[in-house]
Amino acid sequence: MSEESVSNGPLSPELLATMDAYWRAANYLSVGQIYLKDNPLLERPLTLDDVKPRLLGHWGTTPGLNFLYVHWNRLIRERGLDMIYIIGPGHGGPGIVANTYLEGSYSEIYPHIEQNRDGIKRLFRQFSWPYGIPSHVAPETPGSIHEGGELGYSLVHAYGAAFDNPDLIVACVVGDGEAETGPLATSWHSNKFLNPATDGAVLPILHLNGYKIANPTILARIPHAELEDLMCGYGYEPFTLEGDDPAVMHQQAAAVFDTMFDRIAAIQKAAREGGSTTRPAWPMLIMRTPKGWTGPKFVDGKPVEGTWRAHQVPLSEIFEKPEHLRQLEEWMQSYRPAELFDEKGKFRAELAEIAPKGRLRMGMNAHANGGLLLEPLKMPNFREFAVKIEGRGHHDFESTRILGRFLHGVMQLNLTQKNFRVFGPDETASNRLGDVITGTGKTWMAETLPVDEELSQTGRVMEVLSEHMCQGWLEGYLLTGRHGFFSCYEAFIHIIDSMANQHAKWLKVTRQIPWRKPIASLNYLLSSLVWRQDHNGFSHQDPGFIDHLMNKKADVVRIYLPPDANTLLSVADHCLRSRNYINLIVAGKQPAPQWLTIDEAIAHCTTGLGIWQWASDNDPEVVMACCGDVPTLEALAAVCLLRQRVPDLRIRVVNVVDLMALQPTSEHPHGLPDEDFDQLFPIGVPVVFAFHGYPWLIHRLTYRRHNHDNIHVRGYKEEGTTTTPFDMCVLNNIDRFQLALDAINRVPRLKSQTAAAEQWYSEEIQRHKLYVSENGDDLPEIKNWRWPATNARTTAPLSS
Ligand SMILES: Cc1ncc(C[n+]2csc(CCOP(=O)(O)OP(=O)(O)O)c2C)c(N)n1
Ligand SMILES: [Mg+2]
Repeated sequence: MSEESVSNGPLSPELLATMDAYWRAANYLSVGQIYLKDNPLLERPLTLDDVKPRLLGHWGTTPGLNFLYVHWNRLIRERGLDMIYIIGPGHGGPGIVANTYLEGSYSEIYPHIEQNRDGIKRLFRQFSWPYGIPSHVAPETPGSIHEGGELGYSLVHAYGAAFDNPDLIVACVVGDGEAETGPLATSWHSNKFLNPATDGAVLPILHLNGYKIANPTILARIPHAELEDLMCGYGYEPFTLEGDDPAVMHQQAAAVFDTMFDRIAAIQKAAREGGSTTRPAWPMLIMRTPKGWTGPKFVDGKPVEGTWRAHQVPLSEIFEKPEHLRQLEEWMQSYRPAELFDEKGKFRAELAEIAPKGRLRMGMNAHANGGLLLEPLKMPNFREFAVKIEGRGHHDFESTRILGRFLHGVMQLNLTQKNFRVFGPDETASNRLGDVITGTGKTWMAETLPVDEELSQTGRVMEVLSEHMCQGWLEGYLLTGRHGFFSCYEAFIHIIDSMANQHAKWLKVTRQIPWRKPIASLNYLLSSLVWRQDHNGFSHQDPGFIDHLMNKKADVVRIYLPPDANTLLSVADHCLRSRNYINLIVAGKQPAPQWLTIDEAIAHCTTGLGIWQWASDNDPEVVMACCGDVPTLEALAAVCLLRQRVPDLRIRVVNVVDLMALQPTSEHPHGLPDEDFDQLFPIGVPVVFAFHGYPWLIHRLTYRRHNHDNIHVRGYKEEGTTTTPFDMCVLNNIDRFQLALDAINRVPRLKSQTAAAEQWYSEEIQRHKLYVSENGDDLPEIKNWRWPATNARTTAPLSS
């Protein structure tokens, strides 16, 4: 370190030396995790016996992360900041593990990883070791809410964490490769939704180490001015930190961070005390440092530091090439471990001293263990929003509009505690949830025009045309201990399939980590469903997200298809109170018949599926099962047709709300016991099952059931276009005529009637086709069909 660089900046020479030593310690521990299983302090010459048999992990990004961590520590201490980290290149896991170890959080959470030689040895050994810890900034890592395994979501998570957390700073490292992903590229725009008066701050750091796994990054190979322009264009004030001389870099980093934090403080002060309502240009940092900084410069004659070759394990042939072992030892010794750890292997007190203390340590920040801070939502009584049923199916309501009123009630009750937000990709109103916006507005920090409606800097409904952002914000919000609701068009929720995967994985793992407290569930409402796409057609028809989620762990996923508004209310209330799940609710927004009173709805949702006695005969010869609002309508209409054609046929109607109840108890906690399933679907009795989604899913769920051979499913089979609602059903053979015909064909005693029934079916479908072609609408008797009171099988009065 040159004299000049040491004294040229805000750090005293002593502090600079200590911070540099701290950084060296973090780098040392990072390399140790990747390579060593013994000899943790290099107290004797390194031998092959000390080296792990499988060298796994990522070095390249790690020294940069370690550098940032030590600087953030200084800022936290000097300014008393409440700060969490989010690491986009989460493959730099060893660095964050090392830092949480050095600050003491790691040993407090995992006492066997002691602050001594044995502890370091265990720390090294467990990394990427079978049944040890993962290589990424995983749920196991103290202070993490973001694993960074699948790249692209760091910045959006950071913003989600910052909303409604006015005192929180979220330091977010974005990999320059990660920045090439679609979700990350759009996430910069989150600054148009962050209110400096009521939200916290996000500090984005673009980690411009120049490379990905095997290629340069785009942002590193455009002129610096163009990169700055890009960041300005996104609405940030970019700062740059560039170099590779540690001493110079420490001083410059300290100076630039001081300026940036002053900026953040000034922005917040202007908004909070000065009443400023202009959208600020928040600071962001472009950090241009070598990939694999401080690591081997050349390996086998090829440059490594500052290239993509540093991405994973720079010296990978330790067992084949003796010079690699020597180089590894030199590399590790270059950090001077004897200066960093005392004779017992404890991190030296004078170095440990500069870390923040207690809850201010990033590994111990409660925001990153959101369940610790979780306040239950104050819930209105959902019965008060119920639809009055005056006759089965006699009145049409838009079920999601009823839900919107309920969500408005939830929003209003939680305005003071500010822990509930609703997210949607420009579809909240379209999905008929508009009432939730009333009184609170939609978050918007960008320009407004007189024509705008309900945009507000303090809005609590968040709309942006990016499913990635909605999902990412919500995840960040939930992971820091709040609640939320995401509504989306059914077909386009697939855009975030992969993010849902990652969240499900996170939830699965956290269930096994005792110190991670349960967080609120991630609630989806899918509306604008496959069966009712009047405006849009085939591109908007895809119910496959259900199948996608079905693959996840049973203890994480719940899927509900409420057939009407009251069941939707009951399901939504349940989901908003639940913890640690992904809840998927599929419910239509179009006017549709309402079947169950609120008391019946609650009872029905509690069991998850059941016989609709009012439509059913005793001792059934056929079960008409249905799941989803349109299939329920068609199944009931089919029952009426059957009662006209075969008046003595004994029919049972079973409706399924909770899809998981179809599985055996061994597969899912909601699974119905076999005895109960056999009661509903008696062995030997044919079942005609009308399902909202792809039909094969029902087979998958029920294939172990005794009566599986008799279950015949109709569902969406990828036929669609812009056509009438009923024609959509006809195209996919889930229409009432088809279901009725299926029943006749499946009941053995009706064998003699099947030919006539086939004939009847083709005539009806013919008539339908001709009518829709000519009139552009469904036949009046189809469109205006109502469940006839004369069809009721029970005369008991409606319960409420
Ligand atoms: C969405 C996604 N695509 C691909 C990968 C595989 N992958 C892991 S690391 C990496 C390169 C990351 O580069 P960068 O973001 O620049 O990180 P750093 O240079 O800091 O390691 C890639 C492509 C991934 N993890 N996630
Ligand atoms: Mg990179």
